[in-house]
Amino acid sequence: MRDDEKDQRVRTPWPRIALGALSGVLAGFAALAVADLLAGLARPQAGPIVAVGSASIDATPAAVKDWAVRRFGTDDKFVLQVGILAVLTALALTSGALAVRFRRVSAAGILLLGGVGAAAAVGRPDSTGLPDALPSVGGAAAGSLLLYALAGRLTMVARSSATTRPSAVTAAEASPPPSAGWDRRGFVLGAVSAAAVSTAVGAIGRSLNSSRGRDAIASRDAVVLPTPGSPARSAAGRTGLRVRGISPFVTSNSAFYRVDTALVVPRVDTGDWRLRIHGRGVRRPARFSFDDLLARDLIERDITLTCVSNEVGGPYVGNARWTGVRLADLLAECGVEPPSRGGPADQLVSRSVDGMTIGTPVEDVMDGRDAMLALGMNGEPLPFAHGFPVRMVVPGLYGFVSACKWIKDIELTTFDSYDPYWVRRGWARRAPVKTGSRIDTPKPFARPASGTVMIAGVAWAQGRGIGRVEVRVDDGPWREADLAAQDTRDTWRQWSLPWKATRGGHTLTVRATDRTGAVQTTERTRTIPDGASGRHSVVVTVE
Ligand SMILES: Nc1nc2c(c(=O)[nH]1)N[C@H]1C(S)=C(S)[C@@H](COP(=O)(O)O)O[C@H]1N2
Ligand SMILES: [Mo]
Repeated sequence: MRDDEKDQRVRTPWPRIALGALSGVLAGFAALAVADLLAGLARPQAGPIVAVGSASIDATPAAVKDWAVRRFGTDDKFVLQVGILAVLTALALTSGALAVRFRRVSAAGILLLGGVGAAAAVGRPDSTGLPDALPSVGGAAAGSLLLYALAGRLTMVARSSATTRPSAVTAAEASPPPSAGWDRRGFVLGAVSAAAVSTAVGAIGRSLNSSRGRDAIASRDAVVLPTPGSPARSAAGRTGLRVRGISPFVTSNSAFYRVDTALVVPRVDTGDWRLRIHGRGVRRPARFSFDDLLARDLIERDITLTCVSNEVGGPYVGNARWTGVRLADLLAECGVEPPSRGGPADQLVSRSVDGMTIGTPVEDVMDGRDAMLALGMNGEPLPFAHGFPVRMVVPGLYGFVSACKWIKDIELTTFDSYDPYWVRRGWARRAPVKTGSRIDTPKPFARPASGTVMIAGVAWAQGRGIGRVEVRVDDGPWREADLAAQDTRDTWRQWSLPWKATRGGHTLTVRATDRTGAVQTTERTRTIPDGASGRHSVVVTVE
């Protein structure tokens, strides 16, 4: 009997452990629901999953991040959040199962997780301070209490029956029925009501979160872009080649690639937005409102934007018609001189509302190129995902050293004294775009019919312009492709070449030559630290 009794206490039956695990999941669900509600009341960016996700994006080694962007594209953030949820689920299951035996420790464990979320939220560069801890702390408290209570139902009766069991036991008590030993009614009631309340709380949180952006959306809807005083040089439509499968000259806003670290796209109300220009050698520091910028003389330019994470042949390049304010004019008004004219600052650091920092050579933005603070993209206000209300665009530089989205601050400083976000993660301080070319059609491993096959694609060398594109089939001679009418040196250029395709497997390779006469290199480099190089090849089988 002694042994039997000991067994009762030491070994928790498996079904009870499973119910404990279920309690853990319910507690986790309640914690996230409460956190969502509090984040909805405060800031969506302060929610634990977003905060931990953002912190892990920042902590991720450059190579892994680069791989994630390539592997999952714009879905990389979704994959990350699913990953965090999976980890949390595993932790919830484990702490719930443990709670049947170690109620206090498990409940404390959930509080600890809340502490991790809180630390992540407060530590974000765009954090508003201690209030950002609230969603994590409040959520963890709710989850911890719930787990403690539910685990109590699972163990309470078991314990009391074990300790109060009299020495004279009946046969029935010696081998209790499986339902005995815990407060089944209390557990079911608690679990069901916890699930119901969490669902309701979570739903309220969600709707709060989505309504928070409404003012920003309304302010974007109200923007009317004035006619630019300096329009783009040519009608973009006229420069296009019409080949099936080729990238259109203008990338639509919806098709434009997106690369950033923002788990929640910032939704800025133009009424609240200000841009500050300050720092070394800024003789007249200034602040500009959105209306200040709108009221200025605007320029409109076609500029191709390229991401440094774009692999040879990759998708992270797009061409848009940007409308905005010439950055050099604004800087000159503030009394900024480029280093070549004695200015003390050689690095312009732009900061976004989400805490991104991007460093750009002052010389580059003041050397006469069309560097701008863009307000419009392809005739509309910037889409939120592409930086509304204002972003930087600098022709000839990769996005990570120039194209700050959701910009709010420009500081003039030096390369020696400050390393921005990507540089701290192993990327280059200076990164002009490398000459690139891509075969859009035929696609890799396509099986075109023999006869005339159109090979076509795009090539870019922003700041220099594309002078020539050549294609080679297998080890044959380089043949010059037809080029679309060049738009500007800052845009990509479409090209095409009719090919008399013969049966069998073939490798098609492209190379571009910029207008300085430099031929695109064969040297293959990785994307880190300053962009991939090498030539794009496509293997096809002609049938
Ligand atoms: N605030 C902010 N701006 C940013 C980034 C970012 O992560 N955060 N990424 C930069 C990078 S790496 C690139 S390539 C471009 C991409 O701009 P797009 O998403 O509009 O194509 O934005 C740049 N500006
Ligand atoms: Mo990028």
